[in-house]
Amino acid sequence: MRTEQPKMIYLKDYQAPDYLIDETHLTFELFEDHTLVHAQLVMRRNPTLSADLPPLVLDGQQLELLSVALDDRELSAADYQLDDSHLTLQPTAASFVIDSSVRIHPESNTALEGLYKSSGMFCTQCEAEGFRKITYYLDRPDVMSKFTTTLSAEQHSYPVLLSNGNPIASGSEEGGRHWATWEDPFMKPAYLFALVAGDLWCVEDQFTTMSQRAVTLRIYVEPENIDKVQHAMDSLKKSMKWDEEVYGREYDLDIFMIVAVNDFNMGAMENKGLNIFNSSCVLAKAETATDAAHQRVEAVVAHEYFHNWSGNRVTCRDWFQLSLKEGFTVFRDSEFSADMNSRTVKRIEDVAYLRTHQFAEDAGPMAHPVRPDAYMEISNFYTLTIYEKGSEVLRMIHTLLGAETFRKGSDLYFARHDGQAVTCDDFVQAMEDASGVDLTQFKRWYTQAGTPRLEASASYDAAANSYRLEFRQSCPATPGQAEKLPFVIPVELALLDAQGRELPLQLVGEEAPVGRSRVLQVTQAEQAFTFINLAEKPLPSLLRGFSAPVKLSFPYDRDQLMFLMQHDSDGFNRWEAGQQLSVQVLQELIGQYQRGEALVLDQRLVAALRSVLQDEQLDQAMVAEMLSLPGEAYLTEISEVADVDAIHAAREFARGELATALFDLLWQRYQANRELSRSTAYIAEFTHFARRSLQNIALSYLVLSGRPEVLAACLEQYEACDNMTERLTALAVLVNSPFESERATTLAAFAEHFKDNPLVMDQWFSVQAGSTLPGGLARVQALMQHPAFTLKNPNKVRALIGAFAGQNLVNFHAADGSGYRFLADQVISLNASNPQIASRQLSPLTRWRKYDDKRQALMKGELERILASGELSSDVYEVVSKSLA
Ligand code: B3K
Ligand code: ZN
Repeated sequence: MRTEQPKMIYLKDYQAPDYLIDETHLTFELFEDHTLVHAQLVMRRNPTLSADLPPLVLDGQQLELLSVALDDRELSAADYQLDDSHLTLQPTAASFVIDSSVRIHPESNTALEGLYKSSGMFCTQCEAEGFRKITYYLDRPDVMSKFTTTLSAEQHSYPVLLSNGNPIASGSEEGGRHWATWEDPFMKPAYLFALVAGDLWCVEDQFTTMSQRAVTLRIYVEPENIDKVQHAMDSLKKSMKWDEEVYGREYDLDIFMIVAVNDFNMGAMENKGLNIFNSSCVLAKAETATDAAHQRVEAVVAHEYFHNWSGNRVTCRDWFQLSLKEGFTVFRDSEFSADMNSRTVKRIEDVAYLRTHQFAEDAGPMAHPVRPDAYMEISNFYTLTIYEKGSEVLRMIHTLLGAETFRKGSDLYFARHDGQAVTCDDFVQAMEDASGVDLTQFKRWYTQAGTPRLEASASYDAAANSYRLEFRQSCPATPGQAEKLPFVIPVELALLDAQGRELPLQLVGEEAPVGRSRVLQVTQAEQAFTFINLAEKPLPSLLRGFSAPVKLSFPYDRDQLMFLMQHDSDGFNRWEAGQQLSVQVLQELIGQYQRGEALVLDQRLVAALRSVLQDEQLDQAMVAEMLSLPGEAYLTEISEVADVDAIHAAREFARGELATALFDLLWQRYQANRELSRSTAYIAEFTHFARRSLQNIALSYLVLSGRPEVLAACLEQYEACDNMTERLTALAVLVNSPFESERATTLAAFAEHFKDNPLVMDQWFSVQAGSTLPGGLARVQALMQHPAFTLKNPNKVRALIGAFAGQNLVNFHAADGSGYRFLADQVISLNASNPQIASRQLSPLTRWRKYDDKRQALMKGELERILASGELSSDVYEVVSKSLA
């Protein structure tokens, strides 16, 4: 909790550390009502700085200092200064040793940062600045040290004692306690430190690296979850292999461990050799985890594993460089997932997510560049911009350089900076050095916030057989950045003839065509490209694969979009054409609703989706993606002023009309796939995911018909399936359906069956929180009283409160402001127990500028109430104050 207004921290103020810590020797004595931490730090003056000896300022928060010694000399209170967040003392020589002992209270740590307890086990989360809640230290990523850790605990309750690196010694003590010592041979910053003590079981496996070293792999979970680990283990081995093949990166320690914990603020953490995971990102088996959960486990396991190089071996100099490791690692994990599953479908999912959520962030009060230049609370900067937009920036470099040169650049980066803490500039420099390409202008993607707009238009000159494409780019102002300079925007494109074939692409001045799909670089505010030798007017397929994170507009008419949906050879753009068509049709319906007119659906959308459903050649996952209308949150994002009720009504109307018009085809596809699900056992593999995704979206349309045979099918699927994907879909469909009594019975049966599985109960909460039927808030409030709910567990908060505010837009934005008041109440209460979670839950309120005047006033009123509610954490204070600025 802050005692004074938190200060802004600026990148321009960065200074190298005055002192370095060569060795860190930690001892933890873990008890039920406190923990003692002894730290011995072998330190020296930073040799790159002058020879004087400035005061040593160690970070430390919520620590009870028991003793501190400098080179074996016990210091008295007169020898040091102590405040809320620092211990300051005066070294007397260039090399010295600090010994400190502190008492901390993991048993009452509800913020889940530093050392804390989750379901009876001890665990840690140190990134970004949690280590300072464990001991006095230079808690910054550019101070790297060799760690040795000894932990002791009561043996019966904590049989497993883990830390980073390799186990080197262990033994028992009197009084039923035992201890273990771990040594990590790699220098690392404190944010990668980890410790675990608990009653855990593990699944063990082995991986042989490319240089034939055997690595032991262990995944630790609570005993009752030991049957849900295999998928994560398979994912880990695939990740290790993929990183060797695609990036040439080999694992470095002899052991790699993952531990699953129930209470975790994020998805997982890449601590060296000892990854700690939210159990939701480890545990997966058919009966209890959906296909989406299986894919998330695979992606997160890969992400954390990939950090071993992009993050740990080469780390960040300071937290402004966070995207150096996060953007790069997200790019790596998304390519991995694309290789393991379907590349096009993965791209569609990522782009839909980016455009709905990151674009909204980029247009709101928290907008910041991929490399921010100021922050108050670094925990607030683990954002969609740092992660997802950061990944898009890397993807653009990959597109501009080509895969082979990109690989040369990454090899150079890893070789040049192994063991160092570096900046985004260092990364780009390695890419430039390996490629000879000047990326100076490209680097504006790191420094300018906001989503660029790219307007394209075209004209065909029949006499000259030439086709001129004109681009105009601009970027809206964001907080602190009124004016933007032009970006480098890679636009991958093709020109299609009347049969949908790609035409040869020859620009004016070129001797011969250069391929049929190519990347243009738009680098100026206005820029034109003229293609020649085109005997007919082509239709452009622009920004293929979403080659840049921009808002592209081109004046396609609906017939042209239908044509692209059927003929574009770029799978992503086929989907994109369908989305653009749907957006046009839905916006028309929104207008009709707002004018009080009868809603009339453009039949071209029906025709387009009919041909998608009839296309037996098309990957079923693609069919499912193309049947999914743009979400309400995306329609909100692209509205000038979002009319929540009109958006909901228009979208539901369109779904209803489609369900009626396409009933037979949907029913056929549903039954064929359900039959396959009935006759084959569950496999967590892409063709099965694809089949079930089509089956499930078909069911969600079919139920809108209200027909009894659909209800029967839904109940059959619920009862007879062998996996959570089908069961949860059937439940979700019932929950949003008019079949009231079946809904109640099924919800009750589900809860009874799965009451002991917290992750499944999270799904049960989410499904209900997302129900857009009237009375949403009352249902959520009632669910908060359910015995399985607790505000202490971040997954529960996300499942119920997060899903309500983020996905149930009509209920959350109820005109009387009740949804806003509810969310503000939860934020105020979470602010005291878990500031990071409180601050994240706030984000729907920060978007107040998107809504009508009445809602704006209500939302602002709640933000003001939070601000006035008492002592705010720096996390919540930063978001609220910036939102109101
Ligand atoms: N690096 C962690 C983030 C932890 C942040 C906590 N405030 C997870 C990840 O991106 O892999
Ligand atoms: Zn990460």
